[in-house]
Amino acid sequence: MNEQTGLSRRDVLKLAGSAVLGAAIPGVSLADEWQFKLPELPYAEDALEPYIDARTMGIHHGKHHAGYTNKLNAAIEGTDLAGMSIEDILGNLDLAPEDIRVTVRNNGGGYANHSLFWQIMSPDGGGEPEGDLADAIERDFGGFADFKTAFSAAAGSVFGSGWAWLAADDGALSISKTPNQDTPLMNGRTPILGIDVWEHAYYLHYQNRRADYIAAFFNVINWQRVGELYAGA
Ligand code: MN3
Repeated sequence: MNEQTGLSRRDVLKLAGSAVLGAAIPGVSLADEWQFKLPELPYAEDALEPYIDARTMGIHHGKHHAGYTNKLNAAIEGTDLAGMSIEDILGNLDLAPEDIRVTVRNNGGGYANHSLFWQIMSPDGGGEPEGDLADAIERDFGGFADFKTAFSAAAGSVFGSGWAWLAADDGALSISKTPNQDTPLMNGRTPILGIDVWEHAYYLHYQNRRADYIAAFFNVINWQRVGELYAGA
């Protein structure tokens, strides 16, 4: 008998093997392997301070990203999209039933974009890329300084809510921007770096000073991870 729960080992095993355990936890059942899961932040909420504040990180991950994830799962439940990878879903939006296509586009994009966003930042970030990625940036933009200028200009000129991207396509790099939660994945390109310029990403700390947020972002870019994504693209 377990002293704390009053349950015997046999009772616990019986509970664990039944649907009761799953049904007792909101949002979790024993038949939900197809569901997209909110990834954990790879660092503490305050790890990117002073560049990105803990409160913004907590709300951004725990509320916004969680919301996109839950709404995506709710939209695709019972459709052919359940069980597909997020890359396949976003790369083939015409396969989505018309009545959920916009919901899948917005929330699937939000799920994918933020899942990447947390990865490409780090408290040990900043500096400049090395190796093949540095060579490709030199080749395609004329060097890191020119890349930084062009990427910052793209991020600064997104009208309203959206993202600026560095994406790879057969090894070639390009900078682009997308509205809302659209992603280069929708055009068959692989995003390897993105900055969220929705106001929810920076407004608590920077208010209307988006340019300051963009400049600060360069201090937390995880170039090692971006390089890995480039190698795998
Ligand atoms: Mn966001």
